[in-house]
This record gives sequence, structure tokens and C-alpha cells, in this order.
Amino acid sequence: MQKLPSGAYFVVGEVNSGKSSLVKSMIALDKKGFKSGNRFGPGVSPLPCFTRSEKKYRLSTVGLTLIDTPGFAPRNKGVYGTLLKEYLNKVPKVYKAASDGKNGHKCVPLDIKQAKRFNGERVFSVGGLFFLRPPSGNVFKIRQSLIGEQAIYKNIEKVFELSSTRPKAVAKQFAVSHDAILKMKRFVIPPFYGNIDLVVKGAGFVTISPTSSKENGGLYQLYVPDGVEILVRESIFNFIYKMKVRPEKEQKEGKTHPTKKLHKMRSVNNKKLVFTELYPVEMNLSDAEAFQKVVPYSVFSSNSTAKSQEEFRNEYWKQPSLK
Ligand SMILES: Nc1nc2c(ncn2[C@@H]2O[C@H](COP(=O)(O)OP(=O)(O)OP(=O)(O)O)[C@@H](O)[C@H]2O)c(=O)[nH]1
Ligand SMILES: [Mg+2]
Repeated sequence: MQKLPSGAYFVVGEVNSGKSSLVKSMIALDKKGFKSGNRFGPGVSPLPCFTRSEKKYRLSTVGLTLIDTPGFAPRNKGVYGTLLKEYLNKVPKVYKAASDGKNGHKCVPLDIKQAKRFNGERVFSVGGLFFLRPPSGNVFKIRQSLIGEQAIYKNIEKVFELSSTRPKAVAKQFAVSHDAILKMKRFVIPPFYGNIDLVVKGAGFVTISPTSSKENGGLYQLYVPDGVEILVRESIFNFIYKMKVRPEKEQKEGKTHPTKKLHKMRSVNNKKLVFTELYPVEMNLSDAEAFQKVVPYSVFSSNSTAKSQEEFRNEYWKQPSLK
């Protein structure tokens, strides 16, 4: 930060790419605080299009002015090229604004839905942006930081069937066309420990927290419509979380009961990957055949000896390629 020539800087980039987080971190590094702007810096959200107008922040110690800006999302690129017009026009004002520059960035903040439990025997979806098939008998909680209706289907064949006819009751479960569903690709998620985020590029993410041990071994599988891109990461909530602590002064006085909730950050273990690409597998393979494309049978059928997410090496994870 000290090396930057003084002056004003616009922070620009795609929606949800971390612009406001960067500004916020730089403000935290600025020792003397502020001459103008919000004392706490910009708001940050896992949902795209959170910043709705330009905001200036002056960093007094280094003579920099940072201007946080709303993100942009090209109308016909990536997930915005795939989402249905009806979907863009309905609840998710956020997508509408992000995909249509004419309307400016009139986004509405959205609530993150509460965690829920799902029986993993079936197929779970948010907005038809992905269809998750957990190993049989698996139970998991989800936390949704993505716009779309949650739905559970009996199996993947049922998804194809319902998508082709789209009766009124289920139409709103699909944010993408039937064509995109027909061109769906199948993937396997490599073995993981603890909570993961399914990151839907440009749209948000869903946190998956398994709450049962796997009865028969097996891996999580994902079916992803054409035009949607998904990566998996160790859940962001493992790294950024709130904790009750007692302020330093009171600690010195020997008081032990915590009084304050503070944001905490745990640093990333850089000896292992925290992001992975998914493993593509052919549609017609049996589950066992598909899993063996990812790991030897002995790995997914045995219980891991790791005692924590920190200890689990993510050894079958694949570094995502930058496109
Ligand atoms: N994994 C990871 N997540 C990050 C990082 N920086 C920010 N995030 C997360 O990414 C999400 C989006 O961050 P923001 O700073 O709101 O992104 P933005 O670019 O300002 O988004 P818009 O205002 O919507 O355009 C939040 O959930 C952040 O916690 C990072 O370095 N690594
Ligand atoms: Mg922002």
C-alpha cells in the first residue's frame, strides 16, 4: 500500500469478485483512520451486486483515495448468458441489474437462508443451477448464499422429465432453459472433509455441511447445466467467522467470560489446495465406475483417519485452471 503513488484509485471488476473486501482490508491497514467516508468501510456480501453506487474512502496515512464501485457482469457471458429472462425479471433483482447496464445497479440486499437438513438419497438443487447427488444415506445441512428455489428430486431422470414439461408448480425451480438441462454435464467432487462451498461462478455459493458419516462410502456428484460453471472450495465460513471474545483490557483484569462477538479470520493452510475443479465423468457410467475415475476404491470406501479439516490433505483436489 505504501508503494502506491498517492492519488485516487477506482476499484473495478466483475460482480462478487472481492472489490469491497479489498477496500475494507486496506482501510483496516490505514493507521490513522479516516478523513472522510464511512468509518467501517464498505459492506461486503457473498451475494453478487451488493455494492450499488460508487463510494469514496480516503486513507489518511498513505495519501490514497479508494473508490469502491458496483461490479459488472456482461449480459451474455457465463451464468448471465444462461439464466432465463423470467428468472432475471422476477425475484432476483440483483441479477437483473447485474445483467442489464441500462437499469444501473438497483439491487436489493437479499437474506441468506437458514440452514436446513436434506436426506441425501435424492437430488438437491438451487434454482436448477446444479443438481447435487450425495452418497446414499448421507445427510447434510445447507446454507444458501445464492438466489434460487431449493428443490429435491427423486433422481436425475425425474429432473429431465420435469424440466421438459415444466408444469406450473415446478417452473420456478428452473433458472435455466431445458436446452441447458439437456446439455447437462456430470461431475464427481473429490473426497473432502467438513464443510465445502459449491461456488457458482458469478452467482454466489451454497455451503454443504455433511452431518452423517457415509454408510457405504461413495462421493458427492454434481450435474451442471450448460453455461453454468462450478468450483468447490473449503467453506469460506471456516476461515471467516464470528467468535465471542473478551476485550484485551478486561482479559488483563482477569475476567474470563466473553462479552463481545467479533469477526475472526483463520489463515489458509498453504500446504494444501483449498479450491478444486470437479472431475468430469460420462453420463452413462455406474457410480462405482465414476468414482474410480477420481480415487482408488479403497479411499472412498474407508473412513478417513483425519481428525480435522486442517489435517485432511485434499490430496485428490485439482488446482482450477485460470480461463
Ligand atoms: N475465498 C475468498 N473469498 C473472498 C475474498 N475476498 C472476498 N471474498 C468473499 O467474496 C464475496 C464477495 O466479496 P465483496 O467484497 O462483497 O465483492 P465485490 O466485488 O465488492 O462484489 P459487488 O459489490 O457485488 O460487485 C464475500 O463473501 C467475501 O467474503 C478472497 O480473497 N478469497
Ligand atoms: Mg462490492
